[in-house]
Amino acid sequence: MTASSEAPSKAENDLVLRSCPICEASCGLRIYVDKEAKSIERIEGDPDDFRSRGYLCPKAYAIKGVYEDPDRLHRPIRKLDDGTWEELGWDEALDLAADKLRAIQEAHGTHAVGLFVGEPTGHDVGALLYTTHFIMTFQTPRMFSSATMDQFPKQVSLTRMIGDGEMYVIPDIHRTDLFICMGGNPLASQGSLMGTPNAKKAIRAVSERGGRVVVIDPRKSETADIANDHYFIKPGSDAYFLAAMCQVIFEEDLVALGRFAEFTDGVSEVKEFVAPFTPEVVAAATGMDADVIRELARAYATTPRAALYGRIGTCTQEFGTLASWLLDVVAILTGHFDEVGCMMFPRPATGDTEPGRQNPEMPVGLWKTIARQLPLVDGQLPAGTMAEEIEEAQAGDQRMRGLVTVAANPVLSAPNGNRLAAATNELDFMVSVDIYLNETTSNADLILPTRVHAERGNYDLVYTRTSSHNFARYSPPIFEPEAGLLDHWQVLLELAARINGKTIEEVDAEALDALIDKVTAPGALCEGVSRETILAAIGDEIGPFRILDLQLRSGPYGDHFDPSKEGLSLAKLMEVEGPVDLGPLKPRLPEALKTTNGRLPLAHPYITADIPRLHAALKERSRADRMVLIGRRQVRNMNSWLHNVPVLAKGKSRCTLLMSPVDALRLGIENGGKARVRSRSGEVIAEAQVSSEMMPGVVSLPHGFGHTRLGSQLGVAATKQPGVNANQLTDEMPLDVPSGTHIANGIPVEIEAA
Ligand SMILES: Nc1nc2c(c(=O)[nH]1)N[C@H]1C(S)=C(S)[C@@H](COP(=O)(O)OP(=O)(O)OC[C@H]3O[C@@H](n4cnc5c(=O)[nH]c(N)nc54)[C@H](O)[C@@H]3O)O[C@H]1N2
Ligand SMILES: Nc1nc2c(c(=O)[nH]1)N[C@H]1C(S)=C(S)[C@@H](COP(=O)(O)OP(=O)(O)OC[C@H]3O[C@@H](n4cnc5c(=O)[nH]c(N)nc54)[C@H](O)[C@@H]3O)O[C@H]1N2
Ligand code: SF4
Ligand SMILES: [Mo]
Repeated sequence: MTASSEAPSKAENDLVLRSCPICEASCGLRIYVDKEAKSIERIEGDPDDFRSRGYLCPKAYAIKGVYEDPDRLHRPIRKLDDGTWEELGWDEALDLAADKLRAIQEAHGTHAVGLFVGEPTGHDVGALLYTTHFIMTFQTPRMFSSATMDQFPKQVSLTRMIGDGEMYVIPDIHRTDLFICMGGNPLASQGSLMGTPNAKKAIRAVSERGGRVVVIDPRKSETADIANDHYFIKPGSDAYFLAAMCQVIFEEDLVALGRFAEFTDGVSEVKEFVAPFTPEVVAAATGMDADVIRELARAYATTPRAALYGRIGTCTQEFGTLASWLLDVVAILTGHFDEVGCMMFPRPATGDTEPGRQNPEMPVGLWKTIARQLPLVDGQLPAGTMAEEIEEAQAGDQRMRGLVTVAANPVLSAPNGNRLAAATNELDFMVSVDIYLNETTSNADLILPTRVHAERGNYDLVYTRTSSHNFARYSPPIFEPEAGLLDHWQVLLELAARINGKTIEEVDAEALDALIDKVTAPGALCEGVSRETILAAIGDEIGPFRILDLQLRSGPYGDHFDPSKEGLSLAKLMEVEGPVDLGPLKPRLPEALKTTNGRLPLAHPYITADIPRLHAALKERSRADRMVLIGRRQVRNMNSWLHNVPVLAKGKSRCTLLMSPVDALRLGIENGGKARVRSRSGEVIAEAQVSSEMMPGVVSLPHGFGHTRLGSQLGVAATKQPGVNANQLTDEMPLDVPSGTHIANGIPVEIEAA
């Protein structure tokens, strides 16, 4: 039996209003459809959406492109001995996966199965709400995800400082007078951890109202092009720059803790830590003039509404945790944290960030990888250690023998993809929950496809947590789902049930009970409400939408199951066409702090223990002749998975190696010529694009390309935008130590003409 509950639908005519599920911005779309032909006729930005006001980018067309893609999988397929694939029924496929994984765990321990959860799960409420429970089914410490290629350093830092790693702090871009952007390029990414449709307009507006925009980036990015000032910084040196900013702030008496003085500890320790990092000391390591660092520190400290923001470039680098932490330290020291126009906390309607919803603190190192003895940090292992954990030569008897990937393409997205692809041959069994036969899933024994966005209802669960303005929105499915295709959550729930030897109803009830316990816990907003009352209100149809209803009703804007209250519920959200405006961001601390003692430790020992590494690297970092690689994003890519959509793949090859004219001349490489790029972990040959937008000594290559592996079924990607795999150059060995995050920015490389 399979779960059959469908997403509620409110789309009856030929126009469907919904948010775009491709990136964090969650723009409002108007989708014109022919329901009978089940085709999407036109996609437009919705002018009535108060967040995006008609804006959309080309990736919105992926909703149609992926839905119609002839290469997309519609049935489970298994690999035969000769390497070809055959379709099989859902029951057989789910039983096969569950039997194989359970057998591996019974014979070799729970850690013999590993899971890798990828980015697109963040854009599907069903996948999100069932992934946690799915993960718990396996009770395996071998838990990997895109987080350790992404925001994990920020999470590790926030967990220690405020007690919740997923309560992200976001630039209040609409009200700031000084926006300093480090290691993010919102004009390409549309703003990550600053969900803002039409980021360009929002950033331009800062200067237009008399404010200032400063971009600090080794590349003069598209965002830098519209900024008032751009400064080059050597990749991976942000922690030095930020420490020097703090040093100036202490030295010049610019510390202004304000209301934070009452609940913040560790200021004097921070002062001591940063004292050696004067602007002069860090100038060579950062490539920034001491005078510029001083000016920026003063401007920031003395502008009341100033937001200092960092993203991928400050996370996936050698000192990702220290840089992520120092961004918040500078803000707290100068009164720019949790204040209007500064860095602020959204308040999502689902209540995820409400006090009383503490997750038990997880000590670091409850488990260690076998090959390198790297600790499990806050539930994650470094993504690039999957290969070595599978290899018998590295992990012996304790190796990983089973692997589950869920909406992930680590052969292209994680370090040293070739090593991972080769290692999968040593697995006893691999199953991928995915819509394509691609570079990663082609290594699996079984692929379980899911529905795609056009066929599922959605709620922007994660992105209401990262939005620069509070909102809530239900998005209906565009079409009735295709018969015989399960959704993400159904696949995960079915697998969990079969592995546990339970019914899906039993597993679902466990997930629900855990949430009911949380929302009714002492201090939570529904403290004291009975389980019976809640179940009677949310109904008995299993699936993500009653869980969502529970979250909305128990959240800060909810009715708290009190019939006399006018609060939010899923039913109310479904009556509204478009997003519900829940107001601008408001200060939330200290009430929202989730640390055990209710205080904010500015100098948490887990983080400051990494400072000696910063000292130790200063000399090497100050060398003038280092050549390093960084990444970049482009408007028509979404990591690795949209290159098979014809309208997004057309045009010239986009996977070019950007380099400065100074380096091109020295290396004898011409614009349009071929460059061989080599790192410890691999080599690629890419087309050079010579441009003064690059800092000398730094080259940039986008990730998510390399669609040339045999075995994939991505006709458009392989012919129109094959590119090369930047992550063949990303070395799986060095890490940002406290978070176990990989270094995708600042990889030492050698380059020559090819
Ligand atoms: N060098 C370098 N590497 C990077 C980065 C970088 O900046 N530089 N960025 C990193 C970051 S931030 C991230 S988030 C990761 C992303 O890396 P991953 O999490 O691996 O994500 P993708 O590469 O986008 O692969 C997504 C997979 O999901 C599948 N998919 C898409 N939609 C659905 C769906 O609806 N259902 C199912 N079941 N499957 C679906 C696609 O077919 C594809 O296989 O990459 C990281 N890698
Ligand atoms: N179009 C598009 N949008 C996307 C994605 C996509 O693939 N395509 N991916 C989505 C995902 S998963 C994520 S996580 C977000 C990421 O969102 P962003 O963080 O905005 O991503 P990028 O555009 O890669 O911007 C990173 C910037 O950091 C700079 N940089 C590199 N190294 C350093 C360094 O050491 N220090 C500093 N200061 N800067 C550095 C790079 O030059 C680049 O300009 O984007 C999301 N949005
Ligand atoms: S910016 Fe993001 S959310 Fe908006 S249309 Fe483009 S992909 Fe969709
Ligand atoms: Mo990401």
